[in-house]
Amino acid sequence: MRYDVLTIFPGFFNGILQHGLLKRASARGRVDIRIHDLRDYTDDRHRTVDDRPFGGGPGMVLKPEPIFRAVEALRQDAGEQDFPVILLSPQGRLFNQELAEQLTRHPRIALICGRYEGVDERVAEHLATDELSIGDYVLSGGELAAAVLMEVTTRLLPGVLGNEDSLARESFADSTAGPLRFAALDWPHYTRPADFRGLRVPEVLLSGDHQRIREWRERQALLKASKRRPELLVRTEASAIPLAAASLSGGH
Ligand code: 9WO
Repeated sequence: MRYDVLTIFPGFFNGILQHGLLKRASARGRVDIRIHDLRDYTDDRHRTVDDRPFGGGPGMVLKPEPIFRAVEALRQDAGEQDFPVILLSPQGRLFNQELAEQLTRHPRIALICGRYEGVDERVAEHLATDELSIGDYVLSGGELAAAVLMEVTTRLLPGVLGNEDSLARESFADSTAGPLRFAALDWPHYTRPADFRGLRVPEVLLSGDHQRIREWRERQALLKASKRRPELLVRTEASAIPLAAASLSGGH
C-alpha cells in the first residue's frame, strides 16, 4: 500500500517513520510512504503556501494552488488508477476501524494535511474525495491525524504484524460483529509480581487452568466494554450475555 502525504511540515514525519510499526512495514516493503512538501508545488520566489482569508478574520489559510498541483502530479504519475484523496480535518467524517478496513482495499491513498486556520474550501469541495476526522478535537494541523490513519490502516495489512500471539488474541474480538473487531474488547493484563504492594493478581490467572482463564478474560473484556463503551456492544450477541452474574473487580 502506498501513502502520499502532502504537508508544509515534511520533517514532522521523520520520527514516526523511523520507529515502530511504520518503520517495520516500510522495511518489509508492505507500505511505501512518500512525504511531499507542498512548498515544492509553489511557483513564486518565496514558495508561498498560505494567504489571508477573504472576508477578513485572524490567521492564514492554505492556498489552493500548491495542493491542487501536488494532487494533479500524483494523479498523472498514477495514470489510469483512481485513488482516494483524503483531507484530514475536524469537519470530516469520523474515522474508525471499519473505515480503516475499507481504506486498505485501495493500493494507494493521498493524505492532505491542513495547517493554520484552515484550508481553502475548494480543496474540500473539488479536490479531496473524502474528508476525515480522527476525533472531536482541534489539532494544530492534519499531520498527527495522517500519522494515526497510516498506523491504523498499516496494522491491518497482511504480513505487517508478524506477531502471531497478538493476532490470536484479537480473534476473540473478530468473532463479534462490525466495529467490535478491535481492542475495545481487550481483557485486563497482569505481569509479575503477583502481589504488588498488596494489589494481587486475580487468582484465576495463576491457576494454570487455561479453559477458566479464557472464560475469565472474555467475561472481563465484555464487562469493561459494557461499562465504559456500551454503544460498542449494541447489535452484537455479546450484549445478550448476563453481565450481572459477574463483577468488574477481581472475581470471575
Ligand atoms: C483553527 C481556528 C482558529 C480560530 C477559530 C477557528 C479555528 N479552526 C481552526 C482549525 O480548524 N484549524 C485547522 C487545523 C485547520 C486545518 C488543519 N488543522 C486541524 C486538523 N486541526 N485539527 C485537525 C484534525 C484532523 C483530523 N482529525 C481531527 C483533527
